[in-house]
Amino acid sequence: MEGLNPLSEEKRKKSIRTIELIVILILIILLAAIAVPNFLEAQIRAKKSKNYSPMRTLATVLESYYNDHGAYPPMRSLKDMTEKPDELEKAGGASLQTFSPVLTTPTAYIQRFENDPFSPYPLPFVYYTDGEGWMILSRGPDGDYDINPAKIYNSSDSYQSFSVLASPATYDPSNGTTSNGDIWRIKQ
Ligand SMILES: [Ca+2]
Repeated sequence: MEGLNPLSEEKRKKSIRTIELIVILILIILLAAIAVPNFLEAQIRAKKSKNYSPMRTLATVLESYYNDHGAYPPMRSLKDMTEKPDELEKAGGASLQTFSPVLTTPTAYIQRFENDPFSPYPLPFVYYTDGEGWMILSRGPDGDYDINPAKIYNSSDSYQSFSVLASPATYDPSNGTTSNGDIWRIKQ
């Protein structure tokens, strides 16, 4: 019986190794395709839950201030709070407002303002008051502002929360990582 040609044996081994490598690569790609979106969604869920607690705290703080002063605290421009006004402008936040320092001094209704976890650079939540009510707003996972409270918020319209909720400007968790829209809380 003729022995195996060492060259063709070498070739056979090489092609088996190549096939093994391709199979491993395909497995890695498949695993990444499953793991990466799950990881991104988990990140968004974590950031979103980070919104709830500070927004709840701020709601309580606003009502405490109202009880003491008979008015909600004044606003200040979000632009005053950032060294990146160009990026704020690009994100659609140039005309938005946030909390004024009257909430920290002279009476400390709150020690410090939590930053919006969806802002790529440190910036507090948006705050808007029309005098009778208020809205607190986070950019949401897309990192820009889709809601301008000064344009849509009206505390005397009790149905507005439903119309805002139904609009694409509100973050929809069922859309996961691709969801546009903002996360907000209004005076109940
Ligand atoms: Ca948004």
